[in-house]
Amino acid sequence: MNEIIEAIKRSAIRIKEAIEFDDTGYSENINSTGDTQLKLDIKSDLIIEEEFKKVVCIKEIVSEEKETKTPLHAEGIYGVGYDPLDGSSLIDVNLSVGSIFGIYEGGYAGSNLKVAVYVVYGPRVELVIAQDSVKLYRLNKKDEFVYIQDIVLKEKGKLNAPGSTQMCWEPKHKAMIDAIFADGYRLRYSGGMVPDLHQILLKGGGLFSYPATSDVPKGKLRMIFEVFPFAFVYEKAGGEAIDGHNRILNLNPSHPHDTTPCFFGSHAEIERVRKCYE
Ligand code: P6P
Repeated sequence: MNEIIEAIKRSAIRIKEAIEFDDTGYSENINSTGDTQLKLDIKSDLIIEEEFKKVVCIKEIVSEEKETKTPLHAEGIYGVGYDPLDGSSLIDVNLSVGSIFGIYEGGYAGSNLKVAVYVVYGPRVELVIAQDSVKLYRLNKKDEFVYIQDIVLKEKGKLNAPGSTQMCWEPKHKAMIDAIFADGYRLRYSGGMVPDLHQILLKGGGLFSYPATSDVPKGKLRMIFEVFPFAFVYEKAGGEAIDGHNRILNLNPSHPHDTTPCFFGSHAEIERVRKCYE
């Protein structure tokens, strides 16, 4: 498992450099989610695949940028699902983006997730590893990830990150979001899942929501590479993650790119979601 974490660290350092200095233009390719791929999406995916190929305990990889799974080592035991550069369209306006990794054993059901890792490429590059606890590391001048602190969510927070297009929300969802703001929560939403969820974790709590909407009835965010890893992080940090009714990590995708509505947050905020969706 540690060799996988080291491969993620090597990838993060290489992707950081690509973000800073490479072409942020669009390629000719469309990915399996229907997004036009940025050259950086493709480059980040290639970097991660190259680094993971050196790790014999990885049996296969499933990338948000590829339609199907890629076998790596027959004798491996882990499957790694990852989004190499989530929110990459934000790079050309110089906002933070991230890489998300789920390390699975025995398939890609939420219950098979063993370790979740994400990287934030912001003013500083930070790495978060969730296993038994959630630990924050920061890249130093010598390209080393140095431990900073454990991340723990409070029972109740102050931030609200409401995703998707408001005109497509169900009325009950809009009423819930408005009520949360009426209680004094502050709007914190950049359109980048990684920095938006990272901020709520570091500020002690709140709610990030990407609901079922009229334009994406099954939600937009992908279970294996985005939703399960952050659900794991939030639970290990003392919070919760649900789809409105069920615990996210009890879900089991039938296709690698399956999506789900998702709500991540402290207990108090998730309780409000349960009441809204019951
Ligand atoms: P919306 C970025 O494209 C992304 O996949 C996530 O990083 C982010 O949380 C979400 O989409 C933003 O979607 O519809 O709110 O712009």
